[in-house]
Amino acid sequence: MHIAPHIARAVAAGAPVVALETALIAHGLPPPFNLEVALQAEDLIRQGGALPATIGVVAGRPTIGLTADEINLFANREGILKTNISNLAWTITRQAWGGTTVSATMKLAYRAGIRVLMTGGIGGVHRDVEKTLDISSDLRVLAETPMFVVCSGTKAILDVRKTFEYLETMGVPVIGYQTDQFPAFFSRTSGVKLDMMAATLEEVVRVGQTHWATGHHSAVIVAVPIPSEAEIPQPEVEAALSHALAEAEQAQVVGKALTPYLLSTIEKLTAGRSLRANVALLLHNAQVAAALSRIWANTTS
Ligand code: PSU
Ligand code: MN
Repeated sequence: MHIAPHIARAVAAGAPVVALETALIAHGLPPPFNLEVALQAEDLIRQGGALPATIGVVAGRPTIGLTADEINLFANREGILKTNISNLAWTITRQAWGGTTVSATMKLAYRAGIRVLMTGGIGGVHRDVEKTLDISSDLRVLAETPMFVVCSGTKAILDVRKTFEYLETMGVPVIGYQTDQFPAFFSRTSGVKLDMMAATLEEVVRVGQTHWATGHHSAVIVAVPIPSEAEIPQPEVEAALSHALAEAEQAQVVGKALTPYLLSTIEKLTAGRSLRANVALLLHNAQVAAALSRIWANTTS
């Protein structure tokens, strides 16, 4: 594993660092938006007083703190694997490039001493789970890795309620940041009520500290709704999604290929609004994660 020297120094000094994933760059967003948002998110984290550490597997080498040139390659190179914890070793052994999902990114980030990660939406339980048993390995890793994960809920294409129930079963606290609903990615509300709502990030940090101090080893999810001006109302998302799901079934798209397929179909059906919403929530989450990591650094130093 290669840790960029400035990241290693920051971690050793207890300075704020925010981890970012690369599956989103390589597989979740189309060019040129993927590169733009990846670099902008890093900038916003720096402006927020923290260091961004984008993480991926570069020609077989897990790398913590990619350079802008490397991020550019993740955004544009052909044949990048989608790397989760089950194929991380494979990606390394084959000296392949791997865009790391939340699961693999968390594992690598935590080993490097980073305790805050941001993304758009975590993986979770798929809607047709009864048929496919498709449950993201993100949930496994969230259950066993003590980090703050800043996100806008789960990917819109998943079953929000089942994902929430799974998280509760695995002992992963889900704290609504200024919301009492588990956000539904493109929409601020999902109908799934949260019983933990924090008005401030200081409060979120205190809950995390207490969670880990009481012997727990799971992540703490900081659920941040998309900014209102970028929101797509839930009925509209649902309509686009049921179309996309039907198309995917017809085209027999399953497994890891499903997310990219559904997202690009929804993008067409919403005339690009879903893409703008995705960018907006990512940039907002970057700001929240930077602020959170600073409070965390102050608390622990
Ligand atoms: N959310 C998105 N787009 C994505 C992802 C999440 O809006 O591409 C990625 C993240 O990297 C997440 C992964 O960790 O999808 C989960 O994939 P899977 O369901 O195959 O585990
Ligand atoms: Mn899956």
